[in-house]
Amino acid sequence: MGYYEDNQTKDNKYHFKVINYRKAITAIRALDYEITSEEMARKIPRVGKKIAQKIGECVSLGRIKKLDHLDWDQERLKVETLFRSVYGVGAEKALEWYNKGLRTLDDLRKLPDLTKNQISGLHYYDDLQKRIPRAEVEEIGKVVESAAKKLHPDIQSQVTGSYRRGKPDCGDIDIVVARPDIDTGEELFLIMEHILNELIIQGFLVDHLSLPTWSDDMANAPKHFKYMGICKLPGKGSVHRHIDILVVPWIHLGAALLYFTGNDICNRSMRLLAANRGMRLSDKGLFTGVMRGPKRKRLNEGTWVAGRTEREIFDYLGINYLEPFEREC
Ligand code: DCT
Ligand code: MG
Repeated sequence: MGYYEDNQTKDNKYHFKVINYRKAITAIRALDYEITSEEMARKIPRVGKKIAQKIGECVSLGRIKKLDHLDWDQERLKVETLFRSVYGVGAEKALEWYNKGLRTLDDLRKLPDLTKNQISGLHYYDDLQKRIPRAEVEEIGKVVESAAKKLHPDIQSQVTGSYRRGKPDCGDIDIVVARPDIDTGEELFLIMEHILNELIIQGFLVDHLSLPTWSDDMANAPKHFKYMGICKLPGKGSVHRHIDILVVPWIHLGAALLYFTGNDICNRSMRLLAANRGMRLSDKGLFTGVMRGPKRKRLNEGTWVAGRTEREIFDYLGINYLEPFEREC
């Protein structure tokens, strides 16, 4: 998959191959037995013929024959993957640095023109690489929830992302916050400001990667606010974690929960399904009457029809509700 992923950044032709590999990897990870032949691999749902063939080669030869003939620079891939694992570094930057002869994180640390986020990404690199156990995600979720509830006890704060899908550990913490019947930008920004001030005073938020911005035209419209930062639970040995906090309008809560629960492939499938039915799905809701031109380019916004709850969206799409733990596509 690495080869296709690597090349996908240059043009988009391997897009579906990457998705197929990811689906196969998820299916194989869920097995509780070892695959010892191509035949066995072919029986696994989501593992196609070609991937099964490559698994067969791995098992019998210890390598994949196709890779012998590909112009694939393993060293470059390794270095680019390392650079891209730093928060704030994308594929283009990683390639640019590789071409300049940089090879290690210490090489990057010496660069004079790093962005603020890249500096933070490098500073907290070791901590951010560590997976977060569920119990700690829960604890962090409670810290944010109690900060939010200090403003209004009816504010709801839910941990989404891989945690809500039931994963034993997570890469980061994704929290969605909303308050019953509160939809306007002005009120939602106040909630966000309150939560951030509270958490900064507590020393829980230690660095900011992206702060929500405000402009006056947001005051009366439903508006989503996103914060991204680094947090740390009290205590000496605690690890710095990446946290995203979203404050969303009550009418969009279902759509926001659906989007931020993921996983990303499941989101993509649902968006595609909506598009095939003349609709559009986003983190704000489901929209009907969407017109598309050549290459599926959207010509209008459409009309918002569902998004208060997740169920409402599944119902409107005409598909069975999936529990969060079933959204591992
Ligand atoms: N998401 C998406 N498309 C992306 C990235 C994210 O639809 N390209 C959605 C789905 C999951 C959610 O946002 C949160 O994203 P992550 O935190 O990156 O993913 P996760 O599933 O929570 O996994 P991790 O444990 O790595 O945080
Ligand atoms: Mg996450």
